[in-house]
Amino acid sequence: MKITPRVFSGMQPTGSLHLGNYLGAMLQWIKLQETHECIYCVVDMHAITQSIDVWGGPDELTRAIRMVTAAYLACGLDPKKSIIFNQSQVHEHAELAWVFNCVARLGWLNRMTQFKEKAGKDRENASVGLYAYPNLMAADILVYRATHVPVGEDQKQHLELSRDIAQKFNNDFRDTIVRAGFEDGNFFPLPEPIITGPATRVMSLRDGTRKMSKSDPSDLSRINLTDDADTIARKIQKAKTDPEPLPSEELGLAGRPEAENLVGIYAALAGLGVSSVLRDFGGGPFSAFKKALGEVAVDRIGPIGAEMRRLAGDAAEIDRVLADGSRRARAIAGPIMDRVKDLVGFIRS
Ligand code: AQP
Repeated sequence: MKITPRVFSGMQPTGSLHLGNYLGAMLQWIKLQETHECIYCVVDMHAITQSIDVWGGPDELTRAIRMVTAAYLACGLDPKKSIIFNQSQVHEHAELAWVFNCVARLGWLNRMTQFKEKAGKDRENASVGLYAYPNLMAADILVYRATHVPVGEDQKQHLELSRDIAQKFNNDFRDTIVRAGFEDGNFFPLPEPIITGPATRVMSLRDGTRKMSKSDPSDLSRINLTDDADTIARKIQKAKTDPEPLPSEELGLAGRPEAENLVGIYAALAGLGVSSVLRDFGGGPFSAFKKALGEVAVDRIGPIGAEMRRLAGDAAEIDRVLADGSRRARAIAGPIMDRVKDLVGFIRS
């Protein structure tokens, strides 16, 4: 069981995917499927960690799983090249997560900023699943012994925790790992984050200091991949800006979070550098820049939304893609989970 380069990543089916998911993660995923073995998951078990009001209940969850799968396909993931599936169909994720619940330390989870943000002030009322979310994420990655994880900047801390869990598992079970023939004593690789998309942290259109997020109550804060051309243009027109004109290349964007975000989005969508955007628009009013940004966003995102709507109309075909991907994912995860059970000392027949 040699460790070979393998990519794993996933997105949560809560609400609609947005421009941040697309620029921060998806563009990397598409590139990597040309060069690596890639496994892309719709992480439906993560979706239910928040309150049922947030994920919307059973019918909405089923719809969202199919919609996220449609987004994967519409953005350019190819089920012939990559394994595409939903997490709950591969029970090894949950099994390994339990082992990791017993490897990870409370102190490690207490430091997770995403839990603090999502639990808010009412921590006592947050689900145990939300607290243990990073352990399940570590299991998602390591049940395939994946080596590379393309994510946005916000997932960096969880990835570091996955590495700590892999390392502690290797340390705790070193003797059985060596006896099982892994001479260097390492069963799990330490997965590397790949945080190199064109915009690794896209911010809210209503507040340049907050991340663009599916669960933001204001729909004006994000561009959903399903938004039509008029909606995209309107959201960009309404995006928050400051009263100054766009800065020149020399002045730069420091201290101007909203301008920095919009220029970053334009640069990422147009495939340009930030300096080149400032050379073209610096010194001018936001109105002209927003019009150009609206056009480039409609050009890039509009066709994805149209294709998602077309694909989502054929639920049976989406379910077939997920069933096929789940079968291929289980073929990798099953033998790895069997080996984990042997290493821990469980008896299996
Ligand atoms: N604003 C963002 N900028 C760059 N990358 C982002 N990602 C998410 N938001 C941004 C990246 O998209 C991938 C999938 O994320 P997720 O759906 O699993 O959940 P998340 O990171 O918690 O994203 P959201 O939108 O904030 O969802 P909710 O509101 O449901 O929690 C990840 O690689 C993430 O880094």
